[in-house]
Amino acid sequence: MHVLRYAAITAGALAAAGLAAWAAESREALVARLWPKERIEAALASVEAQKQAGLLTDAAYARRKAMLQDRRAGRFQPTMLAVASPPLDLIQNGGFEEVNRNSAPNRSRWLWWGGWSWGGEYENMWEERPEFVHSGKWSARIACKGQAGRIGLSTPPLPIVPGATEYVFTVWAMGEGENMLFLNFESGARGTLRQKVPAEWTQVTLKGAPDAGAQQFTFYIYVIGKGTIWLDDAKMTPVGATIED
Ligand SMILES: [Ca+2]
Repeated sequence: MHVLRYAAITAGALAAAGLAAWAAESREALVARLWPKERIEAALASVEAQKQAGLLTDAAYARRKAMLQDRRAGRFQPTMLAVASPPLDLIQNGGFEEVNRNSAPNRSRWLWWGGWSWGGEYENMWEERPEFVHSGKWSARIACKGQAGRIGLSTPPLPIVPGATEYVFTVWAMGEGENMLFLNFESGARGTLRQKVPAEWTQVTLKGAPDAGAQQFTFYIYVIGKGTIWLDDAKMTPVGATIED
C-alpha cells in the first residue's frame, strides 16, 4: 500500500496548495519576463499616441492605460497562464529516478506514479543497465513474463490549465519482442495511441484534448503486449495558452 498512499497524498497536494503555489510562481515569472519595464513604457506611449490620433474611445483608453499602470506597479493579475514558453511540465519523476523498493512487481515501483494490473503476467522493475537507460541512473522496465494482459502506470489527477487547448505527452521508449505500448488520456481529456516500440530509444508523442468543463485529467501508460518496454523522460506539456490582456 506504500505506493498507493504516496500517490494519493501527492494527488491531493497537487490538486490543492502545491499546484496553486506552483502555478502562481510560474505565472509571475512569465509575466515578469514577458512584460519588462521598457515594454510597459512603450505600450503606454503607444496608447497615448492612439488616443491622440482618435483611434481609441475614452473607455478603451482608460481601460488600457489603467491595465498598463497596474502592470508597472506590479498589481496586474493576468487571467490566463502562458504555457508556451518556457514549456511547463505537469509530470513529476518523469525520469523514473525515484524508485519505491517496497512496492510489488505488478504495481508502480516509482514514486508519484500509480500502478495497476488488469491481468497478464508482468513485472515492473527499475532498470539500471546503461544501454537501457535514456538519461539519469534509471529507467522503468515493464516486462511480460507469460500471458499478455494489461498493466499500467498512471499519473495522479493533472490540472486543466486555463487557456490550454491541448496537452502533449512525450516519453522516450525502447522495446523488445512483440511489445505493445498503449497511451491514453482519461477522465477529463481524450487522446489515444497504440504502437509497437522499436529496439532503439524512440520519442513517442501523443496529444490530448481536454473535455469541455473538465478541471483535471489522468494519463495512463499501459503495456498490453508481450516482450519488454523501457520508459524514460516522460513529460506532459500544456500548449495553446497565452497571456491575454
Ligand atoms: Ca531516467
